[in-house]
This record gives sequence, structure tokens and C-alpha cells, in this order.
Amino acid sequence: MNEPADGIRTHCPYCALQCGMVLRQSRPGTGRRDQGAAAPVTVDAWPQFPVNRGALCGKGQSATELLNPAARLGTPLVRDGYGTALRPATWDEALERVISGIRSVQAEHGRDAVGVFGGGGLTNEKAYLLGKFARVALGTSAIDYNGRFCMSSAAAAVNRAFGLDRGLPFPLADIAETDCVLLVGSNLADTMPPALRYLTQLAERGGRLIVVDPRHTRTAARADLHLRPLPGTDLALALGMLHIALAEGHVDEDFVAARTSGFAAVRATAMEYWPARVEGLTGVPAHQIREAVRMFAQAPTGMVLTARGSEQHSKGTDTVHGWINLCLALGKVGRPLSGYGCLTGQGNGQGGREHGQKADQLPGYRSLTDPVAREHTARLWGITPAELPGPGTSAYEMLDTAGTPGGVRAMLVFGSNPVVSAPRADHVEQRLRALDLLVVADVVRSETAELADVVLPSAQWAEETGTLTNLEGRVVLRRKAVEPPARVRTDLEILSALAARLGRAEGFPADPRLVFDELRTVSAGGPADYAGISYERITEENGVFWPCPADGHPGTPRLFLESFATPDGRARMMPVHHRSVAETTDERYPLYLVTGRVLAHYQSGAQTRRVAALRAAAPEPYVEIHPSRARRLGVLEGEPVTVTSRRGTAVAQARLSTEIRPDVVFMPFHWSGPGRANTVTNPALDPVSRMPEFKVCAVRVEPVAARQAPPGGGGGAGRGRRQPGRPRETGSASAVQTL
Ligand SMILES: Nc1nc2c(c(=O)[nH]1)N[C@H]1C(S)=C(S)[C@@H](COP(=O)(O)OP(=O)(O)OC[C@H]3O[C@@H](n4cnc5c(=O)[nH]c(N)nc54)[C@H](O)[C@@H]3O)O[C@H]1N2
Ligand SMILES: Nc1nc2c(c(=O)[nH]1)N[C@H]1C(S)=C(S)[C@@H](COP(=O)(O)OP(=O)(O)OC[C@H]3O[C@@H](n4cnc5c(=O)[nH]c(N)nc54)[C@H](O)[C@@H]3O)O[C@H]1N2
Ligand code: SF4
Ligand SMILES: [Mo]
Repeated sequence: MNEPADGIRTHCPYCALQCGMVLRQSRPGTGRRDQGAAAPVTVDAWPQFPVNRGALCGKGQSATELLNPAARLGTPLVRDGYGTALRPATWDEALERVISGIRSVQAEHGRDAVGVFGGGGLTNEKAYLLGKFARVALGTSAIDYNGRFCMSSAAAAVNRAFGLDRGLPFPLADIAETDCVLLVGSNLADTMPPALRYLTQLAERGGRLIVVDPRHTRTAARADLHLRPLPGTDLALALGMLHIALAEGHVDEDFVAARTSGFAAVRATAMEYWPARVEGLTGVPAHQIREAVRMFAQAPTGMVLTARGSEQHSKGTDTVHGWINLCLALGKVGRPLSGYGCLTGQGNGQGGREHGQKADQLPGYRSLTDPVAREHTARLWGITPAELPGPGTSAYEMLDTAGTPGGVRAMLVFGSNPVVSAPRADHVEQRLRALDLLVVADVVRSETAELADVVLPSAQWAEETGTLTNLEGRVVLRRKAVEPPARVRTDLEILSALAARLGRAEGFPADPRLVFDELRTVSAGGPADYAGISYERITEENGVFWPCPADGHPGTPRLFLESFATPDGRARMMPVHHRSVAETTDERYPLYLVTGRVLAHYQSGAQTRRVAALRAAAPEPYVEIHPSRARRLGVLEGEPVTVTSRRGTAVAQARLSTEIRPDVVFMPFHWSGPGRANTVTNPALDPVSRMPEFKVCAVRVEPVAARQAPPGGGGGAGRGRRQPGRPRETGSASAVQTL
């Protein structure tokens, strides 16, 4: 064990880097204290941890403030009836309310009427037990999670192309050693700051960086070449690059023949994307596209890395497949220091998609529709395959139909704040209000918790132990450093207690080590095989890369070097075609809205808006607008503006910036209330991954003063509950219609 004498080695509560940190109990007079916090614990970097090597971003550095009792939930809360306030309750009362609500909903509407909504921040143990709880204790097919909103398009494309989805098929540090990185739709300078050092090292070695982003971000500022496509046109760009690669003879024919299938059809489609046409579709000058192709193709090794900018579209899966096709044609996959990778985002975004909280999936990344996988899992869970429910609907579809005849009537939310983070959030808020029972297990009183009938206070990162799988597929151990507050329970304890009350006292242990041992057994033989990973090995080896099928197995830092995980061992190229964004601009909505992140805040902001230093760094929502556009709109720097789409209106401060295209505006999505970006966003779904089109919709921007009526929409979490009989805005088919 490599524990420092006076501290606990653990990992950050936030993003998928899972930076190593050391937590120490602060001694009076000597301990460092975070700004404004009464935190009893201090955080330092853990220099030996190989991902961040001692670096932490401001969110990690201030994370101990989350432990402050004032920031978090301290007791269960229940609501007594329509329109009444949440009030403190005992655990017994709260759990009983949950159970009686579940029983009455299932008696009246069937088992599938209870839904479970999970999160990619939950540990592997929690994600595993949540999936088992839904299928075994509740017997419902209705379970999905917020990863659907995150990297689901990349996961779908990678599964299709390589037969196995691990975000990065190589350690992050390999980025520093390759010759050219094509970084698409990632602003990692703000979203994964410690990873920047690998780009710095790449540059120092003479490697090249190409960034594709409509905005000139801090990441793009580091690029040798920055391509600025119109949002939602990456697929045309990828096809255009392949066209030029073919025309200029850059294709690695030997690699294509030996390691891939399907190239003929891909070659034929690429012919249709000649440079002038692609320039017209994307707005990227043809000479820049050519330069990018040459830079990437002529580099001996190279990587394409995508993030949400390329993926959160109604054609996200095909777009990622377009990038993979390009990599494969150039022989830049399945070789050392070359490959395609998705920069997964959430703390356990990788592990959270492997162990069964996804609608169509069983632990170990097995498929819920595979009879062999069903038999295997059901046997280990002590039920028959017939008792194991089938696949349910995706996250947005579950929210969209909640409280309607075909949808769920009760929902248990663990580790997500969809009132802020789901698209078309006004509508989602209405659907949640229409539920017979909403249960939210969270660390803080989030906007979604505000709508709940029962709020269960969960323990958080430093208050409990569990594993997470970072963006590289490295399984790490987050270790308990402090006791949770007296009336707070871990999610595992909550699930265990609920299962017992539902008559399943067996099979739902609350001890994370027991759950992990069960997960290892159940995942054995599956694509994401954890059988050989133990808490001890993780501690000794600074994490273990899956697949790791046996105790003595070294783990697998690099995948696909010899063959792909498809039946014939070849990577599948697939013809894909550009299509328009789901909602194009017109006279009423003449601009494209792009949404994303800022450095200081995390996701729905439920955690980071409670940290003083982060609140000070980024106090309020804003809209980034090009000065030339602002002039035409009559908008001044710092003035409030409305951003209106067909779904609703958000209000935020104008921030003028030449770093954005004049035909695009940008809003971060970290705030609730009038500044909630998701009031405006479009829930059009990708047909394969069911990913909503967060990254682009048509809007108009006006100075607040110019609007006749006061801005509506995005009113934040309404107090009180449910207005019975409130008509639905539109049918659940809306998401499908906008495809
Ligand atoms: N500070 C901070 N860090 C985080 C998070 C956070 O909330 N805050 N969240 C974590 C999570 S869960 C995730 S998923 C990651 C996300 O990490 P990123 O994907 O890096 O973050 P985003 O800001 O969502 O989007 C990245 C970029 O996509 C660009 N973009 C928009 N539309 C398009 C397009 O059509 N094409 C291209 N090529 N680019 C486009 C945007 O301009 C933006 O700069 O960050 C993780 N890290
Ligand atoms: N417009 C727009 N919307 C987006 C995106 C975008 O780019 N643009 N990005 C999307 C993406 S990539 C993502 S990942 C989603 C994320 O959106 P959300 O799912 O809302 O993510 P978080 O804000 O991280 O919410 C996690 C919640 O769980 C709580 N929590 C943290 N740890 C635990 C735990 O251990 N147990 C329990 N029970 N609760 C816990 C936190 O306090 C918080 O309230 O947002 C999506 N929404
Ligand atoms: S980069 Fe991510 S994991 Fe690292 S300190 Fe920042 S938020 Fe935490
Ligand atoms: Mo994400």
C-alpha cells in the first residue's frame, strides 16, 4: 500500500480524468482551508498518479467544500401533498413512503410503470446495484441514465466499428507521443485541464494539433490548425477529408485490406463529398480542409479524439463513424500511438456505461437481448431468464413520457439533475411534476430534488469507498476519507434497504467490497471483464485497465493492436451520409445556439454552484455573441438578452467575443432559473444512440428591453408539486417527429 502517513489517496468527485488527490484532516492552525469553506479536510495533488501527475483544476482543488454540511443534504425530506413544502423526515418514514408509492403504482399500472434514472457519476458498485435493483427488486424494464446525454453516440459508433466500446483504447499519456492529434468538438483546456500537459508535450516533440470547433476556444488557441465548421456539419467535414485523402493517394491500402471490412461502399460515398461541396456545407475553406488532411495523413502516427461537440447531435453516431472511417482509411487505428478515442466526460462515464444502468444492457457490457448473456446474468442473480425484463426506453424518452399512459408513473433518480441538464427542460419539468411519485437520491438539494416527493440524502465521494473507471478504461479506487454526516446514507445502503423492504433481503449488500466482488463475478467473460481486478491491485498498481479477466492478468492498457473485437477481427467501415441539423435557421430563428461548458462549473452546477470560489469565478449565465452580430441586434456587452427557440426563452448576460462565428451564439448549461440553456435546446434524438441534439438549435437573440412581453420559460424548479390535470404541451411523439 502506498498511503501517505497523514493522508488518504483518492480521486476527484468530478470528471472522467479522475485525477488522483490526497485528502488530509486539517489540523487547527496548520491545515490549508479552501476559500470561504469550513471544510475539515484539505486536498493536495497526488504527484505519482499517472493521469494528472500532480495537476488539479480549480474544481478539484476546491472539492472539499462539498463536504461542508451547509452545502449538502443532511436528512431525508418528504412532501405531504400537492403544493406543500418538503419537510424533514426519519429514514423509516422516507423509505416507507418510497415503498408504498412503488407498490401502489405497480399494482395499478404494472411493473414497468416504475422507472429508474441513474448517473455516470455513480461508482461501478452503485451503477451495478442500481441495474440489479431495477431488474430484480422492481422487476421493471424502465431504467436508463444520463450517459445517454453524454457519450452515447460515440459508444454506439465504436461498438459498431470495433465491436468493443472503451472510450480511449490507450492511456491518455500516449497523446504526448503520437505525431498528430485531430481533436474534434473538445474544449479540454476548460473541461479536462490537467490533460493539456500532454498536448504541450506533443508540441514540444514537434507533433501537430488540429482542432475542429466552431468556437476559437482556449483549446483551439493551441492548435497548429483550427477548422471552424458550422455546428452540426462535422460529418460532412469528415467525408470531405476522406474524399481528399482518396484523391491525393493517402489511403493505406495494405492496412485497409488486412484489418478492415466495408471500404468499397465507404469509398463510393466519399466520392460525393468534393471539396467545394464540403466548403459549402461546413463553411470551412477547401484549402484548410486540404491542409488538415495532409497534416494528419502524412504524420507517421495519429489520433482522432472526439468529445461532445461532435457527438451531441441527432446524427452523432454516424458522425463518429465518419471520423472512424477516416482513421481506418489512413491506417491510423489499431497500431501503437494511433487510434480513435472518445474523451468520456463524467467521473464514471466509462464504468457507468458498462454495468447495467443503461436500458439495453447487463453488467460486463453484455447485451440485454443476448439470450446467453440473459441466462448467465439471471443465474448469478438467482432468477430465471424469463423473469429478467427486456430493454426499456432511453433517458429522454423516459422523461418525455413520464406521467402519461404509456410512460412511467413513478421515478427514482440517483445521481442526475435532469431539470437542469435534460433538453427541452420546461417540458421535462412538467413531466416530472405529473408523476405519482418522484424520489431523488442526491448529495445536495438539486433542482430535481426540489420537485420530489421524497428526497434521500446520499453520501458522496470522500465519505465512502468505491471504484470508478476513468476515460482510459483504468479502474481506480476512490477511498473514504471522512465519515458522512450522521443522518446521511450511502446509495448502496439506500438500495439495500429498499430491496429488503421489497422482499429482497438477499443479494443487495451495502458493503462496496461485496458488491464489487459480485460485479467481478458477473462481468467475467463479458466484454468489460473485471474478474481480475481487486481493491488491493488497484491500490498497488495505480489502477488497472479492463479487460482484466483473471487474477494474474496484467490488464489491457492498449486495445486492438492485433485485432478488433468483431467476429472476423476486422474493423467495420460503414457508409454514412451528411444530413442537416434537426432544426435549421429561418427568419424567425436566424442563429444557431451551441451549448457547452465553462472551466469553473460542472454539469448542472448542482455541486459547483455551491462552492464559493467557483461561484466567484463564474457567477452567472451568459450568452457569447460576436460583436458584429451584437451590433446588428442592438446588444451591448453585459446587457441582458433573451435567447428564444421553439421550446422557450432563456435570459442571460451578453458577452461579446470575436471567438465565436457571427452566425452562432454559445451558452453554458450550468445554471437553472431564467438562465437555463436547456429551456431552449432541441430534444431531437439520434436514431441509434438516442442522444439529444444538445449542441445545435435555431434561436433568435434580442435585448431584453426590446421584447414586448416579459421573458417566459426557464422559471427554474417550481416549488411545490404537480398541478394535476395540467395539459401536456405535446405528445410524446415530439422527440421522434423532430428526428
Ligand atoms: N469544467 C467542466 N469540465 C467538465 C464538465 C463540466 O461540466 N465542466 N463535464 C464533464 C463531462 S460530463 C463532459 S461530457 C465533458 C465534455 O467536454 P467537452 O466536449 O470538451 O465540452 P463541451 O463544452 O460540451 O463541448 C466542447 C466543444 O464543442 C464545440 N462544438 C459545439 N458544436 C460543435 C460541432 O458541431 N462540431 C464541433 N466540432 N464542435 C462543436 C463547442 O464549441 C465546445 O467548445 O467535460 C467534462 N469535464
Ligand atoms: N445544453 C446542454 N445540456 C447538457 C449537456 C450539454 O453539453 N449541453 N451535456 C450533457 C452531459 S454530457 C451530461 S453528462 C449531463 C449531465 O447532467 P446531470 O446528470 O444533471 O449531471 P450532474 O450535474 O453531474 O448531476 C449529478 C447529480 O448527482 C448528484 N450526485 C453526485 N454524486 C452522487 C452520488 O454519489 N450519489 C447520488 N445519489 N447523487 C450524486 C449531484 O449532486 C448532482 O445533483 O448533462 C447533459 N446536458
Ligand atoms: S480535471 Fe476533472 S478530475 Fe481532474 S481535478 Fe479537474 S474536475 Fe477533477
Ligand atoms: Mo457528459
